[in-house]
Amino acid sequence: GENQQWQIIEVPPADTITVNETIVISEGETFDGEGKRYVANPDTLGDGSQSESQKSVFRLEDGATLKNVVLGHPAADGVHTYGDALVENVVWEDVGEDGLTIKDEGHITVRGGLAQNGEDKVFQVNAPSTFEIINFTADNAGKMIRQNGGTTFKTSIFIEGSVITNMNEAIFRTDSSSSEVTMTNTRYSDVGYKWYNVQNVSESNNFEF
Ligand code: ADA
Ligand code: CA
Ligand code: CA
Ligand code: CA
Repeated sequence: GENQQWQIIEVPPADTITVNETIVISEGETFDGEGKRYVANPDTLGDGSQSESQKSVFRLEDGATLKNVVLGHPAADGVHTYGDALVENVVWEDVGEDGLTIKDEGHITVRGGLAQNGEDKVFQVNAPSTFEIINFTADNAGKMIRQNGGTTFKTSIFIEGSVITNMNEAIFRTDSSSSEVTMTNTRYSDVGYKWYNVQNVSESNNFEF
């Protein structure tokens, strides 16, 4: 987007791995991508369009860690989490159907990394959760975070030390009156409504530019 102030360090094409079948990170295990680019096989996982039938590139079981991964195009349905998860230094070069989905209850932390170019959502929240987003950059999407439409469970969102630019609709949209967001030390620009139907918002030390 026009407010982009960073540059992606290119991953050499030789370090691109095509994923034919969802990579499952077992309970408590860590997957370290060592900075390589992972792309979905469009025939088996999905083409990264808005089709809802796509599979994830990575599936994180309870307590799993995913780190140092570049998700290239196509990214299919990105990352799915089932329970607690740590997603560290993961770059979505071109968000697919969505970037990461919380599929089951847990405490999910996304630390470092960036996501860009999502037609709709970067983060999709489909289960009760605590969701921390720390030192993250998000640019050019419909919304950064969406709690699944029509659901009334509670998700607690914490955004800290991040940069958020060019969201068509919002940073966070929910239909749940119990869900909440806390945002601190974050810079943002051109984020639509910012909060869309969020009843509980706490903000400090943020800067709109
Ligand atoms: C849409 C769809 C949901 C779910 C969600 C997702 O919101 O209506 O049923 O599929 O996307 O997880 O991508
Ligand atoms: Ca979807
Ligand atoms: Ca999805
Ligand atoms: Ca995209």
